[in-house]
Amino acid sequence: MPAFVFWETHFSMLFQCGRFQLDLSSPKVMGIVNVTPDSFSDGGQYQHVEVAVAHALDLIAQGAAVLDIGGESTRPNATPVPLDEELQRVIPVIEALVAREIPVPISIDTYKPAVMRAAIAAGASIVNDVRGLQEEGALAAVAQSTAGVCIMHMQGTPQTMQQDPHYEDVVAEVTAFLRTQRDACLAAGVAPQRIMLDPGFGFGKTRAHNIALAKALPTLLTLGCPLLVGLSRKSVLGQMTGNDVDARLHASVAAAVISAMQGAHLLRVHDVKATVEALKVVTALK
Ligand code: 9MG
Repeated sequence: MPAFVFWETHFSMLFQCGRFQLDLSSPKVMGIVNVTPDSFSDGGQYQHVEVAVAHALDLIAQGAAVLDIGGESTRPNATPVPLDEELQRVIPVIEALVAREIPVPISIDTYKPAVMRAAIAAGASIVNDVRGLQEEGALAAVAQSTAGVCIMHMQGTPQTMQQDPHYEDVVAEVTAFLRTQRDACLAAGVAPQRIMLDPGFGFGKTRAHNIALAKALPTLLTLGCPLLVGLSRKSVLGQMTGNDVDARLHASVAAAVISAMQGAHLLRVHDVKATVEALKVVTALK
């Protein structure tokens, strides 16, 4: 594989999700809408429905092609949220955005099958599962819908994942996990056009593991699915720059650009406008 594979991987790539077809022939941005009081980078100021909706509409105006709505923080050591509370956080936000007929698909960031089903019923078009559909009932929840799915790799849980991440060969193991979960989706009847994969940067990975995976995006592309990359404001960028979480804009944009040039199709980011503009340059120079 050549070092930069953007040109080879982005032709006529359509991602099917609910009533949407996401054109990934050029890299796109997924804007993050955290509806969590303990969100690590926005301090949870978007916890109220009206504020979350306003933030979501702003991200669309900034160029987000997808909104990722989450009600349980996945940062290291985050406290799990009870099902009822997660539902109360995210479902009203999804309903309010659907009522406004927003032009972009809504992704639900959850590993809980009951939240997946409720979110899809409320109008979400993508399931973004950081546990890669490993919870009992998660695969069925996706398969019994028309939603797209993002299968992410994580070693451990948010409570344990950064204690001592260990792999014999991180690229081989992450690739094998994603292949297994993709095949389970296909066997359950999920069309290949509905499946997206994600190596899960920062989820049970050291700095060296994250770097190895970032360099291995062309290898992950051989699985034949679009790739989602989430490096925005993550601690690995803090390790590289020495900057706190609120000063990682430039590092995050650089990571998004490099990832897109290595073949990533969808970039999950906090800073939508800056990333969209940077990706326009990537696309124009292809
Ligand atoms: C919810 N969430 C936080 N980080 C993420 C990442 O890197 N990828 C995906 N798919 N979801 C994430």
